[in-house]
Amino acid sequence: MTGPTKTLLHHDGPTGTSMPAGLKIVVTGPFDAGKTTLIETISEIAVVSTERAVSGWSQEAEVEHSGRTTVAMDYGRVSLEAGLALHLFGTPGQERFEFMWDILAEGMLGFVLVVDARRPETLVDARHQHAHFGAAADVPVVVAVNKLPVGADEAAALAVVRERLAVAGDVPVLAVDVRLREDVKRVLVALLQAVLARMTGDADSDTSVAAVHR
Ligand SMILES: Nc1nc2c(ncn2[C@@H]2O[C@H](COP(=O)(O)OP(=O)(O)OP(=O)(O)O)[C@@H](O)[C@H]2O)c(=O)[nH]1
Ligand SMILES: [Mg+2]
Repeated sequence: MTGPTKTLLHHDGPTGTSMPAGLKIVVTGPFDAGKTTLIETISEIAVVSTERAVSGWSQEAEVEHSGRTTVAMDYGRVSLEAGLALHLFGTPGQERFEFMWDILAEGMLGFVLVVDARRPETLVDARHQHAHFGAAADVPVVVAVNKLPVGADEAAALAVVRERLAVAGDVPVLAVDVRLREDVKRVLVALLQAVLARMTGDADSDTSVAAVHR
């Protein structure tokens, strides 16, 4: 293996040996969108999370809430082939923990932006996060539109999200239920394809990411 792909997949270990390296992916999005759930759904290890009882959540809010919020980060892992792993880092959604964002963005190869289809007012925060993480590194993004109401017009909902976030035309905007493993896989495969296409200059990276379909 040569060139950028080698750089992506390997780094020199402490003794100069070639070690399989991880791919760091950030999972961000507004408060309560489903970031922690997405990582819990796909991670093969127990997710390291920093959830605390939520404060500042209106009991009168129409939307039910678990009462827990991420205050620093979540961490989960997914193995790919040849010892390669995806390392998933979930951000806090609440603005007061924004100081964590740049720490988590360090070294990321791509990010997932999870949005809550039931709460379009949070797309303002999502747009801010999209801009923030996009400025932190020129890396691919996939938008995961979660919590679509049953019977909703999916195409219309995705079009609204795309327009409100002003994402580039080639950015995948996918309808998902982050509690479903297949949906989360779809998001990660789309992101990984974009990451690998950028690293190799190859628009057709299907074979490279087949291994995520475990
Ligand atoms: N109906 C529905 N509820 C979901 C879905 N995904 C997550 N939830 C619920 O939404 C709530 C918030 O999910 P989390 O994964 O904690 O959201 P988060 O984005 O990590 O939230 P913060 O860390 O507070 O920003 C929990 O009560 C989940 O059970 C979904 O696809 N559909
Ligand atoms: Mg969380």
